[in-house]
Amino acid sequence: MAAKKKAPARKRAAKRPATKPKRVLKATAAIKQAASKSAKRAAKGARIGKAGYDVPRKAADRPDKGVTLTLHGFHLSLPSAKVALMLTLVGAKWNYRHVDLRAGAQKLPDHIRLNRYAQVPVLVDGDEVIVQSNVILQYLADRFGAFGGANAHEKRRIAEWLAWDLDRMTSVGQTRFLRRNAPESPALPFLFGRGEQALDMLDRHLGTSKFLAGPNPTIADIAIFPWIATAEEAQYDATRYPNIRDWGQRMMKLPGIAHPYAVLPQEDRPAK
Ligand SMILES: N[C@@H](CCC(=O)N[C@@H](CS)C(=O)NCC(=O)O)C(=O)O
Repeated sequence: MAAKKKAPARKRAAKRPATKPKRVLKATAAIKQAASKSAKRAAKGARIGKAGYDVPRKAADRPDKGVTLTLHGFHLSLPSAKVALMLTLVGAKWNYRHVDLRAGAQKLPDHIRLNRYAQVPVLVDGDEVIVQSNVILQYLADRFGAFGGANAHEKRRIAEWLAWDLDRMTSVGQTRFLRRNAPESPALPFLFGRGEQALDMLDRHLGTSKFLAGPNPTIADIAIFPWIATAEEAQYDATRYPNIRDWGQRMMKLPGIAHPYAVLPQEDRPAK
């Protein structure tokens, strides 16, 4: 990895999952290193700095009146993590509102006014309210002029991958959800199989392309990264996906990248 000097600290801090799956995506081993101590600290409300390091809590408590971006999300929600990662990767300042899904906060009238689908994430940018994580990624790519593709061809490829992400890649996320919350669910084998097909295709593609839409990372990669980073919880076979593993290592070189569980706290947080 490019960030070699960070490796020892991450290595020391890397933790085993409570229940270790028999076989895991190897890509997640590298990705998990980024969770380290910052996952715990983020859970307590600490900010994740640009390079993935914690920054002092005091700084996080200082609200910036000029900040127009506010993300409404939940710390275990991978669609929320996509948006948080993008905001961090572009170096944006953003406020955070914790929507406690476990308490049903997504169904409260104030939230429904922002998101008719009663889901997270929601991004508020001044008077603009944007929902659906991949639409938010496209909005942010335009707003910050980053990760949006170098030309019309790449932009079309990005749109294609974002559509496929919601169509098939979410099966990996749904499998993870059921393994965590309903391991006896009769839907699990079906979703696991769909996830496997999706990963097979993704692995083939990444054998021919450095990133999803071309030679450079885009929002297509950012959209898919959280599913891959947590795929070990869904128990996919690591040995089948060497190209995904290599891509995961390339993603881990992006300044500011972090494990999806390390990017959101469990409480409101003002912009630094
Ligand atoms: N397609 C949506 C999916 C969002 C989604 O599924 N959000 C979940 C959390 S991961 C949620 O808000 N669930 C609350 C509920 O269903 O009540 C997106 O990408 O933003």
